[in-house]
Amino acid sequence: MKFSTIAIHEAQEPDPVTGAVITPIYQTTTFAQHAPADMIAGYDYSRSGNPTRTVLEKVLAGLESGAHGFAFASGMGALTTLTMALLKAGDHVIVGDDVYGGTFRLFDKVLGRFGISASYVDMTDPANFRAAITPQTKMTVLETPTNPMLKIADLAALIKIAKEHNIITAVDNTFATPYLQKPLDLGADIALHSTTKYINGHSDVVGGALILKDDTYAAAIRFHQNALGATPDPLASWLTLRGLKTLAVRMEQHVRTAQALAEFLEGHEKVQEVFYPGLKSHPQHELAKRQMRGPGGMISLRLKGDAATTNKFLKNLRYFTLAESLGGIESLVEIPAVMTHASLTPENREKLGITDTLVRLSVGIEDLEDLREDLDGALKAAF
Ligand code: P1T
Repeated sequence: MKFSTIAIHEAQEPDPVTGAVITPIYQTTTFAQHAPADMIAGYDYSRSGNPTRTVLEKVLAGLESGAHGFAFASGMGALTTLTMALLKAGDHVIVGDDVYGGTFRLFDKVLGRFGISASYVDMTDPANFRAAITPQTKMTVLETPTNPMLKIADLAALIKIAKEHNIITAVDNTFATPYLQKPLDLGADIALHSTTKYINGHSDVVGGALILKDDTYAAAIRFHQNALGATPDPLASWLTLRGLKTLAVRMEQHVRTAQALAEFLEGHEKVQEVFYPGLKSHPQHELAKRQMRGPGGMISLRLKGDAATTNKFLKNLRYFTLAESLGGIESLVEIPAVMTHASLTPENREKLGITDTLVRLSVGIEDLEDLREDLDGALKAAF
């Protein structure tokens, strides 16, 4: 099966008892057993496993070309479980320097207390990654495109170096989605997702996923998924399963609209800088073309003017809602410096270019003309 067929048909045969075409929401916490520890269909308790979640996990595995999929209650739940499952005190992790603020916070404020250290590295140059490796380095966690600067890392090059040093590579594929980029096919060990974003796609479920090929890592993750308990409930699993059926068509539209808006913004007199991998001006444009099927639906831009101008711009937008998160059918706008990346140190933000005038857009699938007029009108009103 190819991508869209997997999304719609993987593990989704009509129900043999009722003929129901769509997977039911198995809204139950527990399952009757024939005899103690003799289960009817392999399920005993919904934290450990639930039939709706099983279908979601199989589809996620299929879409990322993995052998094992694991669903979680959030992207952070997925990342926490990954680190708890495969790391121990004394291990060192190389983390991308430009990652979601919550990812940085987990390594900086939580895992350090358990003896897991982290270095933060600009992954756009594989030499930086190589230089950060120590004998204790066990894993790397990176995003490409990154949040929010949309930097691109050369996955094949990084994975090659990681393999030479027995380092586990975990690629946060949230921004790209498996439709646009396949880390496991490039040799990564783990694809990580906040399914809250494009995979569910409708801004109504918080969720996460880990997908991988390796059976030994999968066994450790399965054990910790249950032991730590950051699992999604049946309704969340079902909504995500429903949302992801349209992932391919949504991504096509997100990319088309984002490309047009990025080009429009780049030529706008009130915009200082636009960060979008689909623009020729993007420093890793050629790499993005090689590595991805399309540059995605996220755009960051730096406005001319100051924080006050930026606030005026935000107030004058009509269809771009000021809100955290991304990847839904509706367009969102946010200021990473004070919202999604507030947990970074001011020095880190400055180094990365996350200033008060940096604006991040999640381009939805509304009409292109309406979105373009909305941005243009708000830019004009701001100045
Ligand atoms: O929010 P949650 O489902 O727990 O996922 C965390 C996460 C992980 N990885 C990436 C790349 C992310 O962007 C996120 C969450 N990000 C936002 C909420 C945001 O607005 O950037």
